[in-house]
Amino acid sequence: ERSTSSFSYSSYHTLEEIYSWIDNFVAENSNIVSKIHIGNSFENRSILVLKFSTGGSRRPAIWIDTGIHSREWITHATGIWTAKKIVSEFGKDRVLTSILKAMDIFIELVTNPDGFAFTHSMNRLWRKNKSSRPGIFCIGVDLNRNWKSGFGGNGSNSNPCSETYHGPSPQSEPEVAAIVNFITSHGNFKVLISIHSYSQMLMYPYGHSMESVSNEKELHRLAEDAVKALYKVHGIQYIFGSISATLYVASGITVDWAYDNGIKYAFSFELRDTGRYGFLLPATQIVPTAQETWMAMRTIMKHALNH
Ligand code: ING
Ligand code: ZN
Repeated sequence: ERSTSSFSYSSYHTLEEIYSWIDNFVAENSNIVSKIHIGNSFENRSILVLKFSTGGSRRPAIWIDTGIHSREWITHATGIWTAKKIVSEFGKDRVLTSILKAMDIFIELVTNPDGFAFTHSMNRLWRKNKSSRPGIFCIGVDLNRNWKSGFGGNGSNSNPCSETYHGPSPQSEPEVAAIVNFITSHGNFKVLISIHSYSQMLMYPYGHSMESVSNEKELHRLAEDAVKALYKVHGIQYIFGSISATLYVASGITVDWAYDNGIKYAFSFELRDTGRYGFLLPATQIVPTAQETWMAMRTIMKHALNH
């Protein structure tokens, strides 16, 4: 690809296509977008983050990650569409413009690059990363069980062959450690949105237990508003609530870590659908999914800006 104008936002893409799209996108929008290399994966692929900023230094920041589970292809596609939306709506959408005048947005499009490459080459339904360790026969750690908050607790598995294997220790995986180091050293993140599929849910901490967070009421109302904004776009219904109450108990997850590290607006989406196609969501649903998800994310960002 030589420019983003020939890129199809309504198709699924390989890692190479996405990384080349990133380079074109940054070159074409260098006034507000830059690319940050935050680390390397187990198989030594680059871990990249897009930064959207209108200036300042260490402004209050918003984090969005997609594709931490490699088979959830609708999430990477939604992230790419969202990145394009941000540059094309800046200066037009008053809410987004005011957000970007006060805050920076960071998007990690391919949070699990090794797993993602593997879903294209060998196994479309691969979820974990691709790490291996001497004496351990099975491959991969569940990157959404490898975070420090509640590490090793209920809803995670110590068997390396499990799909929810938490890994040998918190942040043992380079893909998780890169984010922890980046967010911690930045020190001014206010919002974290971690995007999964599928089930049509918007959830907040905790996942590791039924304990409720201190701003639960605020997060609950905000989730309700976000889900209403999402519904208005194409009439798709999302359920919302804490992770442990809405889905199941899950320990060592991204949003629990974010919350426990001071990011009080921490949300996780489960995008379309509810199981008809599941992880194999037809590409015709990429743009509608991204459009409705954008309105929910915009609701969350606007609230964070005003609080
Ligand atoms: N499901 C998530 C999983 O990791 C989830 C559910 C999402 C748990 C967010 C905790 C936080 O099990 C999928 N589809 O990955
Ligand atoms: Zn997932």
